[in-house]
Amino acid sequence: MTTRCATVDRTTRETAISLNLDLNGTRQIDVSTGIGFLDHMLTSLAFHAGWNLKLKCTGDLEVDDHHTAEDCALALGEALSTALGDRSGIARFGSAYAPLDEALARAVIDLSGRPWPEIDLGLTRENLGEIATENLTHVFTSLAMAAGATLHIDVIRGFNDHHRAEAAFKALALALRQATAASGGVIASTKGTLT
Ligand SMILES: [Mn+2]
Repeated sequence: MTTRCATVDRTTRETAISLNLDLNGTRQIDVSTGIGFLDHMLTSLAFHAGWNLKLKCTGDLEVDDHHTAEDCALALGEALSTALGDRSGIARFGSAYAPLDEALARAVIDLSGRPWPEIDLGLTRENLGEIATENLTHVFTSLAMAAGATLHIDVIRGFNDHHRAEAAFKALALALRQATAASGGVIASTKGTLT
């Protein structure tokens, strides 16, 4: 398969992000967002997707975690879309379940070019580490919007919110592995376009 890499440098008044993504990676991962729990989740996503990911974000954490979480997800979604080019030769659809002890998550993705997130993590805590749990949902929605993906994530069970969130990121990683895998060399659309 051809090179599937992307670099994103994104600077606003709220965040400065530098990101390198290789979809055909060897799990070389270095994520530093300033939010420990977000680092943990994005590292898990990249690892189980089989990527190389270098992500450095300097954000306005003195305000709160929102801009950093959102902008890292937007940059990652943009990188994913860029790395896939015209999306020819990929499977397009992917679905996966991931358990983490008592928690079970399901992710279903279509790299359709049409952004549509439906995310239900069912988290009951206000925060996990230094991130508000509502911003973990926002990470998935922002990622789907920027990547041009229809993405459904449901956490089906689990009483530990750390487990529920981490299972969701792992399920997405496995679904993305399927959806971005080589398949047939053509654009997998009867319409003839996925962008
Ligand atoms: Mn964990």
